[in-house]
Amino acid sequence: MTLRVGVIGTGMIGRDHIRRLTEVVAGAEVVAVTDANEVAAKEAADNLAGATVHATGEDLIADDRVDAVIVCSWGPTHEQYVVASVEAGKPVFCEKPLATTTAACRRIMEAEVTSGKRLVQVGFMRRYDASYRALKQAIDSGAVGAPLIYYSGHRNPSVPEHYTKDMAIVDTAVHDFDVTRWLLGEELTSIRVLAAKPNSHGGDLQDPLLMILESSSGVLVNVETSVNIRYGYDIRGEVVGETGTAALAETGQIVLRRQNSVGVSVPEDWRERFISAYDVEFQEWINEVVSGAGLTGPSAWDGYAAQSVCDAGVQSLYSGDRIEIELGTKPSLYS
Ligand code: NAD
Ligand code: ISE
Repeated sequence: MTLRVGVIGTGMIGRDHIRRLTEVVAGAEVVAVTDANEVAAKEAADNLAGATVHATGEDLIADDRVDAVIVCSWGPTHEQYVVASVEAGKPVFCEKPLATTTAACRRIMEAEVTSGKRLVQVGFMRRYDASYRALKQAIDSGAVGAPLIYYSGHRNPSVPEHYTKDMAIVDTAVHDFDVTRWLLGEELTSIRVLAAKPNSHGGDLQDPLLMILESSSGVLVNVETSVNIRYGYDIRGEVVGETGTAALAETGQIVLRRQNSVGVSVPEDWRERFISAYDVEFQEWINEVVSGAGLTGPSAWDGYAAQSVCDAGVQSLYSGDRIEIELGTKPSLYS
């Protein structure tokens, strides 16, 4: 069976996912699109034979030809589309963040729990990256002993003009929060955010930031965001265990020696760094939806937990305080 999907939001990542669904992964067809910017939606549909352009996300979700929904619009619009998809009984893949407030994430979980089955997956693609998977395997196998410290470096060469101070936490570090929870298999329980000496390329942004978090068993986590670092898109990760350390490998395909130097290339942006991860993420999602085996990817709970860390992080950024993170009881649907 071919999964017929509708895509809400045909901006940068929406178009990239449409390309992937159309040209790279197997088992899906994009049959409908919509965007608040009608021109963008029509342009995306131009390359898709027979795709319908809907006026609104709600119309797309109600379309009988759409079996499953992919949400790639701006964060504050995610809740309405995810809830509408769940209420229509349709699987929905939502780009990160699940929603921009913990209250909205809770409403999504309530809708999903009421539906009685998992329908929501969040676009935390790092869980599908080969090097992160190898790092998790090393941790889970006990190869470095029990984890004690985890370092997570998230470096962007630059960010768009609309990028605001809070976004280093809610838009960028949200990936580090999710992948740390997944790697350690534990929740994060507190956060303190410190602003370093500002990068002169960062305008009014407080950049870089250093965040110190604790996990439920006491692992110390250090997240660095540097979003104007110019040299490339560089994602670092290293666990320090009781008997060894394990780190993400360099991503370059070759080691180049020339002109008295040796090195590997650094990706330009997230599309290049995680290109295979996004492909695997969608292939696994399509396979799970089509087979009816049940979703195993990042859940609404994961989206909620990551957003809770973000909320606490923003509070810490403004107050300078260490903020405790309280998640409350996890619904059994997510156990
Ligand atoms: P973008 O601005 O390029 O595209 C967003 C699109 O959504 C725009 O075309 C906009 O017109 C449309 N839109 C806004 N409100 C809408 C609404 N109510 N209904 C329908 N369409 C609407 O942004 P982007 O970079 O593509 O980001 C989109 C989402 O993807 C964000 O949530 C972002 O955080 C996420 N994202 C994830 C990754 C990742 O690595 N997983 C990378 C980039 C972006
Ligand atoms: C962007 O929205 C992403 O999700 C990227 O993965 C991240 O690296 C970048 O900082 C965000 O702005």
